[in-house]
Amino acid sequence: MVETPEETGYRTGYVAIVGRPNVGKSTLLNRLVGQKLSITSRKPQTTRQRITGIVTLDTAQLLFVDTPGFQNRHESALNRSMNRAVTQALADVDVVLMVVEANHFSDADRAVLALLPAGRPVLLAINKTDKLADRRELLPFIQSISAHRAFDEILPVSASRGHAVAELAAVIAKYLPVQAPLYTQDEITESSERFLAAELVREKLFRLLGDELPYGSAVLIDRFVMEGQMRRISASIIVDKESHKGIVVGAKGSRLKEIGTLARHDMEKLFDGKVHLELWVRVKNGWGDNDRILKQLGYD
Ligand SMILES: Nc1nc2c(ncn2[C@@H]2O[C@H](COP(=O)(O)OP(=O)(O)OP(=O)(O)O)[C@@H](O)[C@H]2O)c(=O)[nH]1
Ligand SMILES: [Mg+2]
Repeated sequence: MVETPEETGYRTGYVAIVGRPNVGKSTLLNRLVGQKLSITSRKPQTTRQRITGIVTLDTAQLLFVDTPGFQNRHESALNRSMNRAVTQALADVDVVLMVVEANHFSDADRAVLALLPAGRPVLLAINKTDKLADRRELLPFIQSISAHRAFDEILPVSASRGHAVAELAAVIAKYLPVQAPLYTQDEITESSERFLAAELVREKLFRLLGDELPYGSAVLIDRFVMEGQMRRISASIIVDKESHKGIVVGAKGSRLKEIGTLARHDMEKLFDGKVHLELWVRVKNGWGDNDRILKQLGYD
């Protein structure tokens, strides 16, 4: 006879990963899942929409929701949509995991604290502990943060090194409701391949292009078809200004080629199959404030 979750104590639930921009939320999600699902970069506001990552343990299934870094600057329709992704994730989940950076606590972190729901477990991950010269610095930092809120758990981790990340998952699991798993062992995300493909192209824009351009760009998948085992993908990089087009394309198309090669390699790894990727650059002035284009790009 098959045992019910009540008998086995199996736990399943959604966990929102929230925090100010750049604290390492997406790096943490990727480390938890063991796959590069969510794009990361040194620049703040890399993530723009929710991305799920599924972690299946022997005793629990954790459905992580990576969210954009919550921010108060740049009042564009896109920025509002990004913040909405955070508040909606917070409304929907069983557990909240707030991420801060070790020894950095600012007004931007305080703004996130103000969003945290009452009546639900809220755990704190202190990330980037690898950057600390001395781990003893953690104690006063933990004490000062605890004064702001009584977190259910506080765990220092290093997402990029993987320190204490498995332990973090085990601790979070204790706070999830008793419930059967929603996904099979081999499923790692609820996000579509189409969305993930667009994100991987966008990551290269964040990593390869200057300070301004990534924020004025987006990626639209025009075509995504399977041809046997191969994925044939055609995508447009949307830029805000005519002058940006040439920068993305580069001398004799060299930059665009590099973006395409790097994104294709990441896609082949993630989808575990061959990818044919074709990239175009299109100018759409003011797309970040154009509701119709934002909708087309998948922003709610
Ligand atoms: N030293 C160190 N760097 C880290 C760690 N985790 C993340 N980073 C770096 O911090 C930067 C931001 O990481 P992301 O994962 O993109 O941060 P995020 O919180 O998702 O950022 P947004 O999506 O912009 O809100 C990247 O350069 C990461 O490599 C860590 O544990 N240690
Ligand atoms: Mg992110």
